[in-house]
Amino acid sequence: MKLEAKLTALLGTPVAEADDGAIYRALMQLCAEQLEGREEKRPGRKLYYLSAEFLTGKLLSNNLLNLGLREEAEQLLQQAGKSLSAIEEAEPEPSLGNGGLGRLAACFLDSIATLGLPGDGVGLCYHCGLFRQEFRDEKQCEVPDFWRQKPDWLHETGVRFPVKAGEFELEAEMFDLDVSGYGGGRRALHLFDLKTADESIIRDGIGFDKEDIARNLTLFLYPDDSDEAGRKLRVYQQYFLVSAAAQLILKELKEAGFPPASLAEHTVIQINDTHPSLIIPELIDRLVKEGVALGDAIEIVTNTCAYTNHTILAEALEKWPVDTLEEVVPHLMPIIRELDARVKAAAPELGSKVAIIDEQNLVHMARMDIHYGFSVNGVAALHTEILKETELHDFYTLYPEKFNNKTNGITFRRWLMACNPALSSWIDGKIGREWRKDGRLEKLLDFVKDEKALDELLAIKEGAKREVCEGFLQKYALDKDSVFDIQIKRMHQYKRQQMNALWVIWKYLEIKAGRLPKRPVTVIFGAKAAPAYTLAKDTIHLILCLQKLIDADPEVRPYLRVVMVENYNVSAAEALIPACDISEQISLASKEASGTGNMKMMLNGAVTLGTLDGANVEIAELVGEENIFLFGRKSGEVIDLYQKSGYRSADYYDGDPEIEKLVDFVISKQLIRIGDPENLCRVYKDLVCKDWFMTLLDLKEYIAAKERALESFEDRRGWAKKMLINIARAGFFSSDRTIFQYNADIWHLTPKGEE
Ligand code: 26Q
Repeated sequence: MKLEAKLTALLGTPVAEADDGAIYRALMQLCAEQLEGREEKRPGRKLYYLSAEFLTGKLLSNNLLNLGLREEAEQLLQQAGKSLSAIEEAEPEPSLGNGGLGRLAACFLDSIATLGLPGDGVGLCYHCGLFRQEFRDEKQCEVPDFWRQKPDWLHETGVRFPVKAGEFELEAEMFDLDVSGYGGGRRALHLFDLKTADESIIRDGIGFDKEDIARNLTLFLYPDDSDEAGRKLRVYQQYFLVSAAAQLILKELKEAGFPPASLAEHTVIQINDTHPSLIIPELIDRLVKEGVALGDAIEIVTNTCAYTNHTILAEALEKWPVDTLEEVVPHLMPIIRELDARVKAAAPELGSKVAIIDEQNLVHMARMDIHYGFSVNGVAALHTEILKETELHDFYTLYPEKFNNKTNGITFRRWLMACNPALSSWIDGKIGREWRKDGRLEKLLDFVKDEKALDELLAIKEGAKREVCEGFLQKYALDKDSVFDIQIKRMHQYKRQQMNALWVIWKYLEIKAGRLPKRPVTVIFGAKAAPAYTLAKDTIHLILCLQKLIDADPEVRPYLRVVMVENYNVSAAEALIPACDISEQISLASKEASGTGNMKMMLNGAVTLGTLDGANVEIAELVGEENIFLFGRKSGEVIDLYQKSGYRSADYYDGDPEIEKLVDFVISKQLIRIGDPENLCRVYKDLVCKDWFMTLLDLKEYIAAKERALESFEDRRGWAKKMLINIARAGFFSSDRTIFQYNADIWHLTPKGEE
């Protein structure tokens, strides 16, 4: 049946007469029915991708695209006087992740389904996920985000598992989200919810009784992006996920007719950072209870589990006090002690440096993963090198064969085809449609000297900027002809949004002094800060104050705008990324494991302004130094500075009047009049007295590099050439490539159709 007939039947009226909400529900049902037809059987060996976060984004558009219905649906809706983007407004965004790590997991599932690999995601079904961000008085407030409104995409499976944690006898209930593959295939994301979770205990924003585990466990995603946490609730959440996952894995193994002792042959578990690491002792415990000898169980689990590291920030490496684990998972502590004893006996010369339980009685989750897993991977070439040479060097000496790199990737379905249809069809016109399947874009390089093609590319970018100005960013009344300079990512000192803010101050003072830019610049930020991360919240305050100051200044406003987008999430990213001219990737070298926003913006024809950090290094290699704006200290120098304690920000502040002037502006009369002196003073003091992430070290070079980028933007055809080369070289960053490599080196699954 044609789409129109089906839709009309589901709606009970012609499409033109239905409202957006009804059309949304009908399209949702249609996708669900089509997906049901794509039954996936379990072959011999299966992957479980375990993650505390899956940041899927909205599902309708993506499912339509992957089912091959999107173009037809759009046409049909248009004829009926409707628009898909308006209909999508009715869909709440599942907010089941903090940032990069969660979004990566979602891209991976898309690629696993598309490549036809037998693998499912396993995570938690948080009621409110990550908080929704609101700005009040130029400050971030956190409010709960009730995203699970009916009808939703979750299927009740009827699968339930008992989970005993501490004194609590809990019940995990499994909900499934369909993951559609592009052009065929379906996999599942299994999300566990606590049967007795109770939203009525939420009060005062995102507050609730932290002790009331039987009611609070799955209410919120821990709103924390790698800074100090150490909360018992987090351990309860992790164990709840892990216990349910272990039961699911062993149940499916049994149903497939395999004995528990054959786990490693038929199963591979990818542990997404250390959040699900308790799966190791939990599986050992369950195998032993099934009659497997302890030594054998340890070996089997070691051959089943693989660990991905996403950070080298010391404060983000999870270490839980033995006392906490004794309380939450008392039955696992004898096993963890045994694992630790075996390590200490096998590597006495390394002593406490590789111990699972350290002298302060902290259990190091990453260390457990490395000793008792068969693979350890970093997420970009530089990151993996730093793990091997510095951060995890002792482990690399012990197990060189376990270490491998898997440079991150992004799904081109969501991050090009769905979010930028104009660019996608332009690419079709130039090199055909095969890229949509194989991700190969290099053939675009044939057009680097084609002036007509370059002009078309510029026109597409202009179109995307116009669209975002008239749509998503409408209330700001932005100049669509200005340069769009975009920094969108979690707010963190190491990502150095504060450095970009200092550039804004520099430009503001330049304009005040009569040195006007050739073309106006619009600086767009999007970022949530962890609620307990004071300096990150202070930086949001600084940026919002600058936004207000400039908006109210008729001398500056025509040349410079600052926009801090409220509640930055996947949907906001989809709106902003196609419109980006300059992609800000300015973390302190060695600190950003990979970054994936850098890849998304490159793929959409933005040029990177960045440090040689994370995957920026690989971007630079691919596009060549003429097609990226690099600045700042290299990772080796930075690591050296840390080792020698060789950086004092005060030296830069005192030694350079221009730096002093910019930093002083943070607590200037103009800004204090708008903002809160307490917050602004903290930013100021941190920059002068601490500046752990060396903002002032790179500031002057950053300002110079940004000027070079803006200057070069004026050579429009030259810029278009840079855009084209960036797009053409982005093929490497397809998550299909990443997943292909995970499978070739770690998982060894047989793709569908090749059994
Ligand atoms: C840890 C302890 C207690 C509570 C929370 C956490 C926690 C939560 C989230 C620690 C880390 C995260 C998230 C980390 C993350 O998103 N890392 C990013 O992963 C991306 C995908 O690999 C990389 O591209 C980014 O460079 C990296 O920062």
